[in-house]
Parts: sequence; structure tokens; C-alpha cells
Amino acid sequence: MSDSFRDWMKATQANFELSLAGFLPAGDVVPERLHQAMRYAALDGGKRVRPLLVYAAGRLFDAPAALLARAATALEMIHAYSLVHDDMPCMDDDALRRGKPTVHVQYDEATALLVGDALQAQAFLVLSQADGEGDGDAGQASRKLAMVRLLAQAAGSVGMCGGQAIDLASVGLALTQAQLEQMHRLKTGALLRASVLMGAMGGKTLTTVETEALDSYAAAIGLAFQVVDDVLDATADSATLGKTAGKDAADNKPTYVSILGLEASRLLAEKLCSDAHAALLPFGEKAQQLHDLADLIVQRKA
Ligand code: GRG
Repeated sequence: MSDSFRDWMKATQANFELSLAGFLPAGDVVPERLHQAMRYAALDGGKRVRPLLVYAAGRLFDAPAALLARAATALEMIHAYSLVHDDMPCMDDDALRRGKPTVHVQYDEATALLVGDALQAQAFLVLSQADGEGDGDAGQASRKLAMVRLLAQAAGSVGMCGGQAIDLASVGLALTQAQLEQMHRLKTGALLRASVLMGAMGGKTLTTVETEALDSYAAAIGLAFQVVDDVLDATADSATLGKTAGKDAADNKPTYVSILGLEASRLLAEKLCSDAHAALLPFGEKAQQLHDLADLIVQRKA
């Protein structure tokens, strides 16, 4: 990973934090406690992988910055809501997230439920609102509608929520690698895929060939992300992860590490990273940041 990629990443994360803060309701707006809890859940934490993917993919076709900011914000709000709900006692029942007490611990369960619901609604509000840049452009309007559709699909029952349902039903079961892959393709992969496609379609209507290449990239990084997550859960400590380590084994969950073992899981992540790089070849130099993000996903330590 080059210094210029690291500089780009740090600057993008810092700009995104400001933009996200601006798109969230202020903490002194009624109902204050709900708005404060939404800001607690979404701000000041996380790697911002989905926004980084949106911005990197947006570069491919020079998508306007204002549209990318809305797409990135919407994706991160959906992601933040999923973490809040996932941590609740009725799901994973976790007390630590992003190095802080989870929302139901810091506030209460009812507030955590509403924070997730409200973040999801806010995501679609932000994405669908006019942004003063290219609003009269019919092409941009139809691409924005396509983004709304893509995000709804990725977040819903045939995407993230569906994957979570399979996950909850799989505890204690001996899944095959193919079944595990299908679960993660929905639970984590769908939102990562949406990040890549939404960023790219911010610039133009994608051809089938472009969509297929980006789909291959997204499928590879989506799976790599999960394989690495399983490896980290088995090998890193809670302080480094900012969430409870060793939770998968403790909860008797099927993981890549439990099916393949540690070394084979690491090799699989590296192979997926090479697949992701290969999928980007048609886009040339403009895909350098997407290329480096695949490395980041595989080499991350938290
Ligand atoms: C509750 C509808 C619903 C869905 C939950 C995403 C998810 C589905 C659950 C999170 C549980 C989990 C640990 C999944 C593994 C992969 C993953 C999404 C990890 C968290 O994402 P990161 O690493 O988190 O991007 P940060 O905090 O960096 O944003």
C-alpha cells in the first residue's frame, strides 16, 4: 500500500466524518435522546470501508462529489443500523462495538431498536434528497433512483437482513463451505457490492460488461472481508478489534476458521484478493484505489 493511498484514505475518512455529522439530525433537536443515540452509533468509529469503496468506485467514471457523499452516507447509516441491531440481546447480545459500549448498553434496548429504524429511514432520505448539483439532469435522476433500488435490495430480505436470518438459524449447525459463502454473500457482501456499484453508477449508467467486472471485484472483496473477519475473531484481542473477540467460537457459529482451519483461511483471503485485483484490469489506472482497498481489506488488523 502506497503513501499516497494512505493519505487519500485518511483525508477521505476525515471528510466523510464531517459530511456524515451534517447529514444526521442534531443532538439538540427533539427527540434529543434518540438523535444523540443515532449520532453515538454512527459517528466517531469504524473503518468506513463502505464509504471508501463508494469514493474509490466513483473515481472510475468521475462521479460528482455531492452525489458520492450522499451514497456513502446512506450506506454507512444502513451499516451502522445493522451493527446496533446485531448487538442487541435478541441477536448477538454484545456489549462492545467500535471500542465503546453498544447502544443498548449505553442507552437502553428500546432506544437501540429505534436508532436502527431511524438510521435506516435517514439513509433513504439522504440518498433521495436533492443536492444542488446536477439536480436537473435527467440521467443523474434516473441513476439516483437506481441507487435507491440497489440499496433497498442490498439491505433487505434478499440481502443483509436475509443473510442475518440465515446466520441466526445456523448457530450450532455444521454448514458446508458453499452454505457459509451464501450466508456471507447476503449478510456482508450485499452492502459491499452496493457500495462499489453505487459509487460507479454515480458517474454513468453502467454497461453490462462494467457491471459484471465490478460484481466480480465486489464478490471477491466481500468474501475476503468475511474470511479475514473470521480469522481476526479467532486470533486478535478485543482491545485491538474494538469488539468482543472469540465470539464466534463461544457462540458455536460456523466460520471459515472452523471449516477450513486458520492457515487455509489465510490462503483463501489472499487468493480472493488476487481475484479482486484481476477483475479491475479493464478499468486501468483509475481503479488503483479499489485495488489498494482490496489489499487493505485482506491486510487489516481490526
Ligand atoms: C441486524 C439486519 C441486521 C443485520 C446485521 C452486518 C451484520 C448484519 C452484522 C454484523 C455482525 C458481524 C460482526 C458481521 C461480520 C462482518 C461485519 C459486517 C463486520 C463489521 O463491519 P466493519 O468491520 O465494521 O466494516 P466497522 O466498525 O469498521 O464499520
